Amino acid sequence: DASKPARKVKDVVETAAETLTDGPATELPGAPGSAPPPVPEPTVPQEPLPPKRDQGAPDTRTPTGAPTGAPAASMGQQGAYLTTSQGARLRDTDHSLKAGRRGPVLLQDHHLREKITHFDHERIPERVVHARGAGAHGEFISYGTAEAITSAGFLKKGRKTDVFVRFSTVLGSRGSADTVRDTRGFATKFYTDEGTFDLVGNNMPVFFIQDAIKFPDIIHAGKPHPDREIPQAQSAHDTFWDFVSLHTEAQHHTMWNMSDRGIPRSFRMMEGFGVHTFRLVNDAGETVLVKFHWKPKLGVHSLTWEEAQLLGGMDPDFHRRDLYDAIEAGAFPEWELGIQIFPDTPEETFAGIDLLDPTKIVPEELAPVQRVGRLTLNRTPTNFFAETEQVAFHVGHLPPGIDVTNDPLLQGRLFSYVDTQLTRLGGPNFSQIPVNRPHAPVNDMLRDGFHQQAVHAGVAPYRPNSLDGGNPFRAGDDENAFLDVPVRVAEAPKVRANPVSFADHFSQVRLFWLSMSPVEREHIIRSYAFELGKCYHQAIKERQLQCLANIDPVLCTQVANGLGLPAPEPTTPLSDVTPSAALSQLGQRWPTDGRTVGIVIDPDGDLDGVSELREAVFAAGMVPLLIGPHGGTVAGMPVQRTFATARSVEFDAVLVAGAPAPAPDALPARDGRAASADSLSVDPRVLLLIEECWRHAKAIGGWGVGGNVLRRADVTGTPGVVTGDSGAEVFGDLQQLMAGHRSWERFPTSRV
Ligand code: HDD
Repeated sequence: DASKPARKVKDVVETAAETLTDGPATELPGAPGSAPPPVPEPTVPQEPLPPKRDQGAPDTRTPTGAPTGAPAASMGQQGAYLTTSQGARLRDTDHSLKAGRRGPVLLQDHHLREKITHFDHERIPERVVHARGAGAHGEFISYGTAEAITSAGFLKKGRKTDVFVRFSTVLGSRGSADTVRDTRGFATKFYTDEGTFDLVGNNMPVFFIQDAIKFPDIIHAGKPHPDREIPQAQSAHDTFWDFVSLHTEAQHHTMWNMSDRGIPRSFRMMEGFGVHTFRLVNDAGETVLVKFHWKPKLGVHSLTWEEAQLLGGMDPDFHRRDLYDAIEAGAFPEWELGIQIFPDTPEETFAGIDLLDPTKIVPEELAPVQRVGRLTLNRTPTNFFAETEQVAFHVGHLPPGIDVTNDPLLQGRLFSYVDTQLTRLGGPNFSQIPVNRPHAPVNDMLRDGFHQQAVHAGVAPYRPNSLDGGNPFRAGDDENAFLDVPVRVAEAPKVRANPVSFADHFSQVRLFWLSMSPVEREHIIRSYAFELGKCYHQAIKERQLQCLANIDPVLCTQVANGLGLPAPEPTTPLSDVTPSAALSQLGQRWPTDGRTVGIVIDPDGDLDGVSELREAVFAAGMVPLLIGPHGGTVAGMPVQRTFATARSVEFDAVLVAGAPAPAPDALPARDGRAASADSLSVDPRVLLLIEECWRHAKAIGGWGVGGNVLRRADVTGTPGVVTGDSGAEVFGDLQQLMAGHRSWERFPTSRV
């Protein structure tokens, strides 16, 4: 009975206190030894929400298949009252047990020691790469279009599978900013009922190196310098460029990083790639080779470099916030899973491209991406540490129907991902952590070890046995067991060497470069010039320019101009390649669900128009955020941002209904501005907002007084800026602009 007072505790405390004689006469409050005053609870104790399914106990089984372990609810927080870790209720967690009010703390205070000891060990090592990440739960529904080529049950038509996805940056530590220029991890755990499948991919289809043995080297080069531990989460430094200019196989991935793909607008707007070629096998034992792709419903979009940099300071959690906000607003992020399919020939090539080389793509024009199912992220984690931090992916988590190839990068990964969890998650039982538990029944013969959660019954965790009724049994040929495809391994000498085709390091980089639109090329040039401009060593810049010369002379010359260095001549003939339109992010129109529209308002202006506009933005599946001179509400509408807290970088478009003149104590209006033609005085922070949105090629609109504000900002009449009579009318035009993502026509490019 929770309401029953503890037995005579008050008397016990008072009696004990009376015997104390060492309290100084001046002690406050109350006399020495008086009973502690009861601490009122600020809220009435009540039962917490029931734990979610994945907070339950491990779904381990006895060798005979019977469930074991603690009751399902035992892993979550239960009951209204604070307890020790052993479940004893506590009266006080704010005062140590002391010898007198002013006395030393007693070693016997087991609650103090338990609390501090646990806290001392709260942190675990961050991931050695991909330390910064954000995760979400969701579901995958299969179209059934891959049924003929794989026996994997989760790819059968209509099959629904729970998933957990973690997005990440690669180089930064756990607390680094989201919007840095880097590759993004895109790791998906499919909890299939035939065993977990982890698709541990990136937002770029190629990798820096061809052999896993070089992974420590590229990561040592990309991480901060070992002496000063700077720069954080950056590739713009000498060791990175030293490595990639010396390992020319890294040039392809490096160009993807220097392109807009290195600074995604949102996790929701990234493609994902399994990178390696995998082998699918069907019920008849027939095989094909495939590459996995994730295609985002919202299209592939990026930030501008200036936005990315501003966000690093304004909102370092931008991508994480964007993901959670979208899910909580019901704008569930979606991707289609696609596969490129290749015949499984002994050469393991397609159209002359070596399918075992992870620095190569197969252009979509040569092998179309065939859609096989849809992923929807619809639930944010309940607890970041328990789920996002402890989730453990492994490229070797494969269900029947999916197998690996001999890609030497993939082969090394097959070792690395289990190994790293032993240190990171503290032992071999990490698959029993709730987020890692398979949703298929588990009946392994793995026993004991640190942090064992299961209470395994039976006496014979070995095979064959006669003591546990012979359990566990091997699955027969027709019982859906994992099949190691009996691929023929060539009789060959042991060597430390690559296939000859791996020596081509430039042709596909050129293909990527030539596939870009002029705007995208411009961005690539600027990124190379920025990043190399941050290097101190001249020799490194020159060596990288030599690589660029072997990719494309225009690119090389433009970057060299930026660095103030001569452009070298190519040392290898330029490859004759066919561009792939599918590599460009531009030139298409995309859904705008979940996009943010900032609406600048004057509390004394056209609020009916604002209200109407706000409803129209909601109806379009976007998020309207009102920006006013002060917070609170106007005409019943929440003002979520003020001129002081709003910054252009958090909006995809901005609409100006009006902007009050700056208050006398606000920032002064800019010189010259106040004397402009229409002499409208506008708060300079609103002008900055509009100017930045303009510079970042975002859609801008205004009506009524708002149109005058745009004139004051000198942006009217330029591409992507619309004015009209009402908010709703202007929003219609704005939506069209937003579907094309950015108004790059503002900045005609001529250089490339
Ligand atoms: Fe890796 C994490 C993706 C090559 C070794 N990797 C990690 C994550 C992603 C990738 C998305 C984060 C998973 C998460 O969110 O927990 N890695 C890739 C891709 C690669 C790749 C797409 C190339 C195609 N990785 C790679 C190699 C090695 C590793 C060659 C080692 C030989 N990767 C690891 C790791 C990590 C990891 C050290 C760190 C934390 C973890 O695994 O669980 O084992």
